[in-house]
Parts: sequence; C-alpha cells; structure tokens
Amino acid sequence: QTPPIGVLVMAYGTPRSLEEVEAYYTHIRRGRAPSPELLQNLIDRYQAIGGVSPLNEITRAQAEGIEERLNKSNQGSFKVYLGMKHNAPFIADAVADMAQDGVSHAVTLVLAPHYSTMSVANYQKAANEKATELGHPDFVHVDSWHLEPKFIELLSDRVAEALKLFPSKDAVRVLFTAHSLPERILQVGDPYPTQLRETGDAVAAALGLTNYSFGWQSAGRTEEKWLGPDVLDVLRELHEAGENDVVICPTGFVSDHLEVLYDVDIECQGLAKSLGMHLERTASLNADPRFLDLLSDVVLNRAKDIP
Ligand code: FEC
Repeated sequence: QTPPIGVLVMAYGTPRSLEEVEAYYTHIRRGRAPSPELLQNLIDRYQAIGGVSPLNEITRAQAEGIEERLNKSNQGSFKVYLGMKHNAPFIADAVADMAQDGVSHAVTLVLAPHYSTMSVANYQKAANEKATELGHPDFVHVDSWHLEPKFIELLSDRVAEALKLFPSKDAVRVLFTAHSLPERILQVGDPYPTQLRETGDAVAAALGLTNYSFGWQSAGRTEEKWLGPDVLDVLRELHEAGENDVVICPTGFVSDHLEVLYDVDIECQGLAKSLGMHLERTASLNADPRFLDLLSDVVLNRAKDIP
C-alpha cells in the first residue's frame, strides 16, 4: 500500500491557557523571556478576549476540513499534519510524525495568504530543517495564495456584507490590513507589502471600490521601525479629514484570534468610538466551507509538482 501524500498545514499557534503565555511569548522572542510588564500586558490582552484565543480550535477545524476535501478529490490519499510556529504541536513535531508514518513527499501550506521572509519563510525553514535531520519527507511549498480567485471572491463578499451595515455605502472607506513587520524587510525586496496591495486592489476591483487604502496593524513592541502607517494613525487621519465611516478588512489573517479580537475589535473599535466614528470589521474566514475549498484546491495544485 502506498503511503499517503503528506500535507503540513502550519499556523501561528496560541497558548492553551494563561499559564502557557510566558513560554509562548518567550518562543516568539526567540528564547528571550519578556519583562514582567510585557508579560502582564499580553496576559491582559488575552483576558480581554475571554482568557484564551480561539485560534487553536479554528486552526484544527481548518486542517480537518482541508483533509476531508483532499480525500474526496480522487487525486490520491492525503494525510494532514498540523504544525504550529510558536506552541505545541510544533512544526518540528508534525514533521517527526510524518517521518514516523513513512510519508516520503508532502505539500506545506501556511494559513496566511502573503509571503514574507519574516513569516512564511520561517515556517518553511522550520519544516525543512527537521526533514533534513530525519531524511524525509521531501517538501513542495505553497509560498502564497493571496490572489487565488476564490480568495478574492470570498473577501469581496465579506467586504460587501460589512458595507451593508452603513446607511450609505458610497462614502465608506475600506481599509485592508495585515500584521506589520520590521521595515528592514524592504531592504531584501520582500514581496509582503506588494502582495497585500495586490489582494486589496483585486477585491476593490471586484467590488468597484474607489475609496480604499491600506494599513498595518499589531506592530511589535520593539525599538526598530515597523511598516506603517499603523491602522490607528490611519483612523485618526481619516477622522481629521472628515471620513468617519470605515470597514477594516484584516486581509492578512484568516481566523479570529488575538490580533483580530483585541487589536481590531477592542483597540481600533475603542479609538473609533472615542472619535465618534462608525467602524465595522469584515467577518473572519475561519472554517467557512468556501475557504476550505479554496485551500484544498491550492494544495491539490501544488501536489502536482510531487514527482
Ligand atoms: O490568538 C493568538 O493567540 C495568536 C495571535 C497571533 C497571530 C500572529 C500573526 C502574525 N505575527 C506576525 C509577526 C510577528 C512579529 C512579532 C510578533 C509578535 C507577536 C506577539 C503575539 C503575537 N505575535 Fe505575531 N501573531 C500573533 C500573536 N508577531 C502575542 C508578542 C506580543 C506582541 O507583540 O503583541 C514580533 C516578534 C519579536 O518580538 O521579535 C514580527 C505575522 C503574523 C501573520 C502571519 C502569520 O499568521 O504567521 C507576520 C495570528
């Protein structure tokens, strides 16, 4: 019996309880423990969204939905493994499981649409390093899927739904956002900012939007310069210019988690309320069947490159 084709689905990961926050944060900071103030600040944010992030649950549902679709496709048998960047099950553990199961070839997919040397590339590096150590599997990577027609359709529908919440949608500003990264990525010609722009432009074209722009959210708490403009500054500027109706589409994220439920729903929403603005956020893709159809198509397409 031929072993299944492996699919390594990778996502950010989240602490499963408040007790795990310190280890998680230390992992994100590449082994440097956060100061007590930084740690408390992060714990406070998790508490504000109910104590834990729904990210693990949603990621799991996404991975299961992808596997189910792949195995209905008649293109062979697939087994999905889930690997997280910053918490268990870690990417290396998932690769070890694949090797253990005798998986010789696998596709990797990161649950983030845009490629960056500081995001997707690091997921791929973690997978490659473990596979090199163990001798297999051989990976083909999906680098980005930010212009997949079904993704653009789905986001366009999400934006259209949010626009319906305004009495007149014509004057509403649509802001496409993604997680900020240190500005030094620009020096290596990183495609991340261009890819965000391409997604937003494609959604705007599909909907005939003209009043739209881009913002960066959730920048790290470090000294170095991060990609801007920050979405909070964008909201302030729009308000000053008399534009008070805004839809935020967190384009770089595919699930409800801290950066959406806190940074957008609490922080941006709090600012908007204090300025008397009307802010809506597009619903996250989560385990929407249309989203899982699109991701499994992306995997199937990439699996064609397996020898
Ligand atoms: O719900 C949750 O518990 C997890 C939410 C979560 C997601 C996420 C996605 C991305 N991040 C990206 C880059 C960075 C860089 C740093 C950084 C720091 C944090 C911290 C938390 C956190 N991130 Fe994250 N990120 C999530 C959570 N992220 C918590 C640490 C405290 C803080 O700054 O708020 C800075 C690291 C450093 O200090 O050196 C850089 C990128 C994404 C989107 C792509 C992806 O999902 O991989 C890029 C979800």
